[in-house]
Amino acid sequence: MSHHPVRPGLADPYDFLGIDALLDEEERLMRDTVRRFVADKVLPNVADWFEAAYFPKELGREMGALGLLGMHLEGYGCAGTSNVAYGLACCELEFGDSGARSFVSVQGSLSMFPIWAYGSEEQKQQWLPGMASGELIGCFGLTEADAGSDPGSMRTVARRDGSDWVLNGSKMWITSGGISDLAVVWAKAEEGIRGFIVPRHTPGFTVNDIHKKMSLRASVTSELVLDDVRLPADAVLPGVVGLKGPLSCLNEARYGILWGAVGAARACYEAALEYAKGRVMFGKPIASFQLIQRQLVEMMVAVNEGMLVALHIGRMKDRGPIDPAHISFGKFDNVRRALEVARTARSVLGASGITLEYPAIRHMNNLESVYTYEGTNEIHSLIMGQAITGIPAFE
Ligand code: TGC
Ligand code: FAD
Repeated sequence: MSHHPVRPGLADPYDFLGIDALLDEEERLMRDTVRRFVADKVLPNVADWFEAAYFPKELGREMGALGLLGMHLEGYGCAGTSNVAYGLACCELEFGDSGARSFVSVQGSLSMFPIWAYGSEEQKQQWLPGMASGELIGCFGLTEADAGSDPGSMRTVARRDGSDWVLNGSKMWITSGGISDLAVVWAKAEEGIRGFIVPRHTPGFTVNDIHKKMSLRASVTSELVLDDVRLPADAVLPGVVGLKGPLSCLNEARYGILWGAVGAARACYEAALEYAKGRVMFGKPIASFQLIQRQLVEMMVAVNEGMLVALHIGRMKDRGPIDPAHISFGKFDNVRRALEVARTARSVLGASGITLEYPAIRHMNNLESVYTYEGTNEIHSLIMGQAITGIPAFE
């Protein structure tokens, strides 16, 4: 057995457990590329976007040029990376802002994935290359005003009329709705829930943006209204019938979120650490007070643990099929921990922490949405509860 001496001073405040060493060259390259992109294009502007409640559509094309859209899918202009590489990209994007990561999740995992997995060859050829390049923006309409955690109770319906389909209903809280060129809309048909590709300018299809949000302000969130929307026979995704269609897309997006939350937490921890070393109170840097050191350590531990969980689940997903409950573990724990880190960082920053000069309160507010969307914290508890007891407790 080899024996290496223990040496104090090797722990890096920014990578305490040396997790970097667990990544291969290609993964580090992806991480560093997205980190540079976020430093150049997101961080200098995001406070203004957040304040103005604005998401710059052109960012989508730049993300497309970097290969970030549908990046873990194969073919049709997609990059075909590993799941770990996709996760690392989500982590770096959410270090910038949850809005940037949300855009990528919705584009790649929720809009491109169902077309890629369940679409006809013609649908894939028609939509995926433009979506991979960011020329075309997609959104995913599952939730309704009265059907959130229980999407199976949706009221949006699709009925056949000759060879056409006619859709009626509405969808609520839809990320990127107002900037989208197409929506993947889930509706109840006679045979079960089906997915439809609805081009933006189809008559009867209207989109209303939701205002006065205090969270995910640098992201567009909208209502989709479908009033006798007539679609041709080839608008339906032929490959899936039933709730498992949209739920399988959620697995992909939730996977990205469990990485993204670590990025948001890291941004908050690093901002608090820097601030605490420079901020002098009672004649000393606040980093020299025991109570502050404890808070810095709690944040650092949460970031490192979150990263290990994300990397472990990523390696599992790269090895082969993984249970949705494994993804729930990461979404449940990494998001709640990130929210705690953001709140702690906000406190260490004192009054400065309530402004957009520092990232903590922006991430804190964003993470409230992340805690709720893609399955609330309670829903993920119940998914894992069912996995360990065999008893569903949703109703
Ligand atoms: P249940 O009876 O359990 O299942 C129905 C069918 O679906 C299958 N299934 C899954 N398949 C793939 N992946 C999963 N994760 C699956 N979970 C279930 C299941 O095997 C069954 O198949 P079959 O063949 O037997 O028909 O369904 P349920 O109605 O009891 O619901 C279960 C529950 C509560 C877990 C589910 O409804 C749920 O996950 N609810 C949460 C809804 C949610 O997460 N919505 C997210 C909307 S999208 C969003 O928030 C985007 S945020 C944007 C961003 O990321 O920025
Ligand atoms: P509800 O389901 O009404 O839940 C309210 C509370 O009740 C929660 O605390 C919940 O955990 C709890 N609860 C519900 N059922 C149970 C239960 N069985 N046991 C215990 N507690 C329970 N949806 C999309 O389809 N596409 C999108 O692109 C999209 N983007 C979004 C972007 C943002 C910014 C936000 C905030 C939401 C977005 N959503 C999107 C919707 C999101 O998925 C839903 O908000 C989420 O699924 C929860 O539904 P709800 O808000 O109706 O809450």
